[in-house]
Amino acid sequence: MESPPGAAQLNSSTELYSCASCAIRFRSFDVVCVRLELMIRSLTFVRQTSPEKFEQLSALLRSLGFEDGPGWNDEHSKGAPFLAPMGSLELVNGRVPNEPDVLIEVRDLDTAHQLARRQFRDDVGEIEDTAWKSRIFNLQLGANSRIGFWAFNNPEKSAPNAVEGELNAGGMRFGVVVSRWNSFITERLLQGALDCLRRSGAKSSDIQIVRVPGSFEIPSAARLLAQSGTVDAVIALGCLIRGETTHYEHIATEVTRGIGQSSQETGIPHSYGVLTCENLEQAIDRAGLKSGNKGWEAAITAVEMVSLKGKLKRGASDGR
Ligand code: RBF
Repeated sequence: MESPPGAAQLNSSTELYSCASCAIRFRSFDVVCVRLELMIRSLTFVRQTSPEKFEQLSALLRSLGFEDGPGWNDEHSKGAPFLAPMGSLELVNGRVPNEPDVLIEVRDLDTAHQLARRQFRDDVGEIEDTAWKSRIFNLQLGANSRIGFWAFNNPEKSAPNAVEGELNAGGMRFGVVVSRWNSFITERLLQGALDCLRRSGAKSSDIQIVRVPGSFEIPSAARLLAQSGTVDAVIALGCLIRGETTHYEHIATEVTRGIGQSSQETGIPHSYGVLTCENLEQAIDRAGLKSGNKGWEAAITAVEMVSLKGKLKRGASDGR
């Protein structure tokens, strides 16, 4: 029998068990390393400010496009989380550049610098070149704390010779229809789709999630959502497993046809994230393991198609 993903294997020369998926080595087989693809949910940096800077910096971050997260205000402190479309934790091996430990990448550094100067005056440094082909300015928050705003130096890009959708979901509204049948799989597809939308810049408040009993019900819910005028795209997520039944073929055909038809008749882009699998193993692979996460892929397709639709519409009205 094949070992499941992540199963530990004994290495006879070292007498250590190696995890198949992350290469961590254990002394005992009792330690089971399960690589849960969707374990990490977010990354947070906490910075203390004076009351005055708290308000000023909040205003600056909002004006630069950060989304407000759920904050708090009690007798001890108040907190204001600001959500970025993307975040990363960067490890450095070797010389650490003298950069602040919070780095905010912006699209237009000069405008960000002007805004920051207007609010913070002398606490904002000059824009400087970095050693990594970008420019940066620093905002001093307190004696030991500063935030760096930076942007890559603009590479000269040749104009694209095809109309393509962008992958920036800022300002777009999405409906996600997800079936509860095989929820062990479909919830992973949903997490993948939400992760993609958030990373692409969609606001959580612009995402509607609709749950339906099974994949057969997806097309009718998708059509209702598309007709509601509250979404720019519909993302359909479900999981059909062939098993022993001929129902599979009928449902799969009907779901695929129904989603396509709803897309064409409403003019709202629909993306197809319904897995049609031979068995559970194949479904697990497509919901986050070997073959990526098809929910994530359906979501990025929806973002691209909304953008493409906008471009084609503008192109048509421009006479281009
Ligand atoms: N729904 C799914 O989303 N995935 C399935 O694999 C699935 N298999 C089904 C197998 C049978 C025999 C039946 C009767 C239904 C199945 N459904 C499945 C549920 C279907 O999509 C729908 O929710 C129900 O038939 C109620 O209309």
